[in-house]
Amino acid sequence: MKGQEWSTKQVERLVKLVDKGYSIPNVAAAMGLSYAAVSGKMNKLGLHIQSTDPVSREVQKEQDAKAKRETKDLVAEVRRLRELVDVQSKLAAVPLPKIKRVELGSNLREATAVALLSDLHVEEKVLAGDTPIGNVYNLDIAERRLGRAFSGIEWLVNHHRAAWKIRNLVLWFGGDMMSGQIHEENLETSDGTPIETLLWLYPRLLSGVNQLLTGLDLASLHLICSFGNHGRDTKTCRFAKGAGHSYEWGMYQRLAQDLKGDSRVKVLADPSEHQYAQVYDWDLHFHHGHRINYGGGVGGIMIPINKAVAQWDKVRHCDFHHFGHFHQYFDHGNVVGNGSGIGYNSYAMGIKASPEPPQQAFYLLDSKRAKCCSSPIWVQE
Ligand SMILES: [Mn+2]
Repeated sequence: MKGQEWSTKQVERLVKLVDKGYSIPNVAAAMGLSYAAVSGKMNKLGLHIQSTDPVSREVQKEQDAKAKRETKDLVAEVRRLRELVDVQSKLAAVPLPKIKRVELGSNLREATAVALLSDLHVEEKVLAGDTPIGNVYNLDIAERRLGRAFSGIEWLVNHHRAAWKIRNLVLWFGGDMMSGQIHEENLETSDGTPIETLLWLYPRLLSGVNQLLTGLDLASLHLICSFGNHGRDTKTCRFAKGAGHSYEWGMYQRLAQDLKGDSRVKVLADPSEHQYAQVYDWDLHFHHGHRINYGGGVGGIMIPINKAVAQWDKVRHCDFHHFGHFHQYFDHGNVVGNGSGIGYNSYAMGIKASPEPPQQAFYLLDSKRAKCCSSPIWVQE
């Protein structure tokens, strides 16, 4: 039969014989064909010999029923989990309440502190010889720098409290807290798998937030979470479904769960790549920064950043924009760029970033005069 087509009649006969419970050798003999030709065709058509043995039939029936029950149970379980994910992610998708002026009649100066934390890349190792700067990074150093970032926020808020009444803190978790394994190179420079990294990172971020809550006696802490481009499980960055593929976003959902008992804390970690907040009369925009197209042009990053901001302002006009991603700290009035935790490495050198110490960004929003007291938080010892 090899090389020969089956006629419709032959196929019909085959189906009939199989239906009757003929074994393959019997079908082959009845049709004058080889065993291989018959079994090959049956495979192609998805035909199976029905056992005529009543015991085997009962066993088969039972197995089918069991498989059906299991499928039903699994579908129900998936539905339940989906609902749970929906509920949990909705918790962090509620727009943040506006931070309002409280000192209306008094002469007290009032401000909200804004602190940016991003591009920690905690599990990515940097060796002394990687750049001429000699920056070194590993999990131990990452832990100390993270601690200094939270303590730095605490220090700066307390420092400015000499002149301002500061009740509210806007804290941004801006993404790329981890490096993940998106490039082959990450496998060689990584100190752990994505899940191991999350297990390391999560309790430290949570305790940092709690440190600020207890240390600063705040009326409110708005925790705004944007996921970065690094903590994903897909080859390329997805536009619409990026959150669902981001380990970081998953971690943010859990943060929202664990912090929901504290009425001072509001977590915003919706699945968008862009988050928004309102403080006094101003609108704030947060985005990790990976959608800004910068190819290392001589004009520096401000040209592509300004272009991106002009477009995003058409969608929703904001007074202050916050980005990370470029590992460069700057304050250009309406745009604040965050530095990094990892510090100067071969990536920074590759995009021709100017060398700078590992640092994060901080500023105050004065309730009447807007942004002031902008400063880096030095996280290196
Ligand atoms: Mn990035």
